[in-house]
Amino acid sequence: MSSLEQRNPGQSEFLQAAKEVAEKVIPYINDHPEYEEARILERIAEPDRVFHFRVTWEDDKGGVHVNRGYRIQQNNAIGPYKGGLRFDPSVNLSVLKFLAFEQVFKNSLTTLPMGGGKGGSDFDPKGKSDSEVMRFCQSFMTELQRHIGADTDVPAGDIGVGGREIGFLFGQYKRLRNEFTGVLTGKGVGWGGSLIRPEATGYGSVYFAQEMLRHRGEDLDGKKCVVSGSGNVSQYTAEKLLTLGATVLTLSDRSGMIHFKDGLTEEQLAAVMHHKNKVRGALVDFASANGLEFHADKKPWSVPCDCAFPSAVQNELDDDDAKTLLENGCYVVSEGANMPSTAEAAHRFEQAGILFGPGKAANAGGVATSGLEMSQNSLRLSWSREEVDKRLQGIMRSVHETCVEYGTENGTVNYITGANVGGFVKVANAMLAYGVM
Ligand code: NDP
Ligand code: 2IT
Repeated sequence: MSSLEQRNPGQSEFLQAAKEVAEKVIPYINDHPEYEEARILERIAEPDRVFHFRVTWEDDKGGVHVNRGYRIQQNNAIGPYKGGLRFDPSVNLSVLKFLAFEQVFKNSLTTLPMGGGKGGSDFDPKGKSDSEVMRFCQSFMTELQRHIGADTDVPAGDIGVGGREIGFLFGQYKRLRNEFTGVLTGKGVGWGGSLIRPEATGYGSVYFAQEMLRHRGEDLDGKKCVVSGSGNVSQYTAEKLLTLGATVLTLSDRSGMIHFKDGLTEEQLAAVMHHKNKVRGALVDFASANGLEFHADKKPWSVPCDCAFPSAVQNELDDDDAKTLLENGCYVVSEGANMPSTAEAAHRFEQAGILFGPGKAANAGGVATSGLEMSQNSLRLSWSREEVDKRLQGIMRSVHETCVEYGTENGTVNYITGANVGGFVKVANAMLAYGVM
């Protein structure tokens, strides 16, 4: 870790993610010296390459703006680089490197042939018109297109990048390269997208919670759940929880948290989806228009629950929050977001022995279904909703089985160990096969 800290000064998110992996993988490597001799972990921690570029675009009044664009190609040992694009003012090299690094292990866990990458920009889509977002996306893709390709690197969505942005990005790629290929995932179903991809991360996170509970002979029916965020992942987490008979007590965003005292209803969820996806508004306004209990600048973690689904952003759940959740009886945490728990919070959950599904396992359903979109693009066929959902459920079961295989300690499953070691082994073995490079 100390050499990693020296080489990556100030990259706190990247170092946090790397430390979690190192804590779990190094004991395993100590029993398997071939990985240590070939310095596999050090190699995985150093991106294959990092692109960093200027994105210039014009607003609706003709004003010129300059943003930074990035793509990190972390590791392609088991398949083309694969991972989302994030557009948010908080984006920097450290955030994208943590995400690209996590993606390598996550993608390995999916069982599909995908390497790891991530990219994005410090562009803020909030408050921008559709035309401004389009011009930004076109400018961003004009540079990115030289680095990606259906067999090279396949980006997708993440925070601030949804169906609208993928449309603008794919359109520009197609125009510049004169190719209609599966170079991006999260496309619309009429132009190469997969059914269930929008739902997949949220559904997958709930399927993962279900698997953890099943392993103990329980299910989600009747469970009280808190969900953070109200974007893509949170919306479909809530939807699937309702289908499975659970009660959803909260949703949140940057403005604060709504407490649905009697449980979120399907009608309320549809209205939230309209407000977030079409109006692109804040929950504070939704709550006041609908007479709902709203807590400004608060997160859901003080609401007593059985299960928590942190599904917004990294480090949104700290040690005090973990303590509060445990004191209130929470015993299942399924991370829909990437690294939403701080290192201290994750350690506290681990020590408490609760069912804690780390993001690289619990939210792998999104990228897994991106992998299924790539398969369909290669076949030039589209599978039905039922077919894709069945495959997604099968993949989440496999991710869980891998965690059980590598994470069982004294009869109980440590999902942090299982996900990190299970994700590492496949990538490491491929790298050993390729020799020193
Ligand atoms: P969206 O942009 O659709 O939604 C993000 C949600 O998180 C919004 O409700 C947003 O609030 C909230 N949020 C973002 N930043 C903050 C912050 N600093 N403080 C409080 N709330 C915040 O993104 P997604 O739903 O796609 O992504 C959510 C998480 O899931 C991310 O961590 C992402 O990396 C992860 N993920 C996403 C996958 C996918 O397929 N999309 C796959 C796997 C993981 P507001 O509405 O106010 O902006
Ligand atoms: O963090 C993630 O796994 C994603 N944002 C989805 C990536 C993808 O390629 O679908």
